[in-house]
This record gives sequence, C-alpha cells and structure tokens, in this order.
Amino acid sequence: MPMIKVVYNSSHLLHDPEFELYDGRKSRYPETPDRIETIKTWLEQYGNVEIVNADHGLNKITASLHGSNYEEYFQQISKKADSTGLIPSNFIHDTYAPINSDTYKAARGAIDTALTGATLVASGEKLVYSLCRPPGHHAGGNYMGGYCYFNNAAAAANYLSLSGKVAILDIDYHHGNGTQNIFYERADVLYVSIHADPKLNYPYTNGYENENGRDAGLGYNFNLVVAKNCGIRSYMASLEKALKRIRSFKADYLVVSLGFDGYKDDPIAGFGFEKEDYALIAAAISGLMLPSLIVQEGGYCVEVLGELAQAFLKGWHEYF
Ligand code: SP5
Ligand code: ZN
Repeated sequence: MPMIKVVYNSSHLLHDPEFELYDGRKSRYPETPDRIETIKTWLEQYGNVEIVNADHGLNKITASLHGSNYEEYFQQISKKADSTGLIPSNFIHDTYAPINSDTYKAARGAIDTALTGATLVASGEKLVYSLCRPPGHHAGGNYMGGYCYFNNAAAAANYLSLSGKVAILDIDYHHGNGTQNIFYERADVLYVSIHADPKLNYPYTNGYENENGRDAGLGYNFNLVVAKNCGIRSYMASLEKALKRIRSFKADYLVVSLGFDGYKDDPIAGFGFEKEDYALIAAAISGLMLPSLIVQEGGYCVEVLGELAQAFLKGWHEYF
C-alpha cells in the first residue's frame, strides 16, 4: 500500500452529546468520539499512513460556503448551550444536531480537517483521507442537522473548484441533503449520491431520483436510490452508474463522502455489506484515476470501523 496522508484533529473529542432525542424519547447518541479514534488507531497500526494535523488557518474559506452569520450564530449558541443541547432555531433542521459548549470548536476542527485535505490534494497528493468528525453532509449553507454542523465535504469541494471541476461521490447510507443543496445550482461541482430510499430513511425530504439540479446546475445532481440491505451485488450496479456519470463529467478532482453505515451490523442503517465489500467499492472508485479526497461521514458500528477504513484504503489501488 502506498503512503497516504490522513488528516486528523483532536478537538472532535470535545463533542460528545449525552443522548439523541426524538419524539421526546432519549436514546444513545451513535455519533461518538471513538468512531474516529478507532479508525486512526487501525490505520496507524496496519497501514502505510502519515498522520497530518489539521491546519486552523483556513476559516476564510468556510465563510464563502457557510455565511458568516451562520458561523457567528453557531459560536454564540455553543456558549449558551444547556444540558439538553437542543436549541430551537431556524438554523437547526431537526433534533439530530445537539449542541454543547464545545460543539462549535469540534465542528470548526472537522471543517479544517477537510480543508487541509483539500489543500494537499490541490498541491498534488493523489489520495488524502480527512478524518472529519462531526460529519457534514446533512449540513446546508445555513442549517445543521443529522449529526452535522458544517459541511466538510462541500467546503473541500468548493475549495478544489477554484482549481478545476469537482465531482462529489457520496456513499454514506443517507442522502447528503446539505451537499446537494449547496451545489444544486452549480455546473462546476457535480453531486452524485447512492443512498437508501428517503421515503423510509433520514433525511426524508430530499434524495429522490427526480432531483436533478436547477438553473445552471440542471443535470449536475444525480441521486441513486437503493434498498436497505440491498447487498454488494446490487449496490455495485448503482455504483457503476454513478461512476459512469462522473466519467462523462470529466472531473479534475474527486471528493468521496465516505460513510460506513452501509455495513451489515450498523445500528441505525445497513446495506448488508461485509467488511471486504469496502475494498471492492474503493477499487471501483479508484478506477476513475482522479486525485481524490476522502471525507469521513457516518458509520456507527464502532467495533469494525477501523477494519472498514483499512479495507477501503487497501482496495484503492488502481490509481497508484
Ligand atoms: C452523517 C449521518 O450518517 N447522519 C445520519 C443521521 C441519521 N439520523 C437519524 C437516525 C435516527 C436513528 N435513531 C435511532 C434511535 C434508536 N432507538
Ligand atoms: Zn449516514
């Protein structure tokens, strides 16, 4: 395996919500700090990786994606958060974005992790893996939701779009409604997502196959719906369609929104994937032969996340 730069930032540890709230009922919050820690440990032990710390001097790049009002608001409410972590506001999409006093700092670290990866890819790295946490693809330009606060992958793609055409391939189990929304009217950033049926799965309001983009962006948003527990064979057919669309777009860069919540034992999701299926998926994607940034999104079966990340990197061989 060739040497791969893995971008990491420890401030994600500060964001550790006590519970998830839905319909007045509390349950375990699945988006936990050990998700990223276990991936990092596994990659360090078994892979040929160089851990790079996130650069925190990149905040001007965020402001162009998330309005400065949004970032200021977020910073202010993080200071005022109470024990429920739930703050009613226009900026918050659902009950899945609890805020504690350090959430802003953690989210800021996550977007810096993605942007650091993007700067490395722009300066010639072939493959970089940004260990973002909290995840980002449900966050829009001015809203948070679905465990996401800043849209890490969108910020990275937006940065890379200054140097060329960017395709985003989102293979998290859930549709990346925030990412779709951010680029919906743009033709220079293609958003392609394979995800579970939004009629039955979060985020419910978006992710349908007839959502193709608007105005200049018409034709540059491509949603592929697959069934829960569909299994790798049927998933690969959709992945081939996704890759075909990306090839015809002639992208200069690829951003992969990588969720591991397709794994068969994921507690909130699952496409029925085995561990080795992540190597097959990565091998297929690497056939695009594009300089690529992997951005961590979801995946909640913590005990296997390190192995899944390792399988993914090992499968990514063709481009090297
Ligand atoms: C980034 C990402 O994967 N976000 C996923 C957001 C999905 N949130 C809604 C899932 C609700 C699951 N609730 C489980 C409660 C079990 N009692
Ligand atoms: Zn997900």
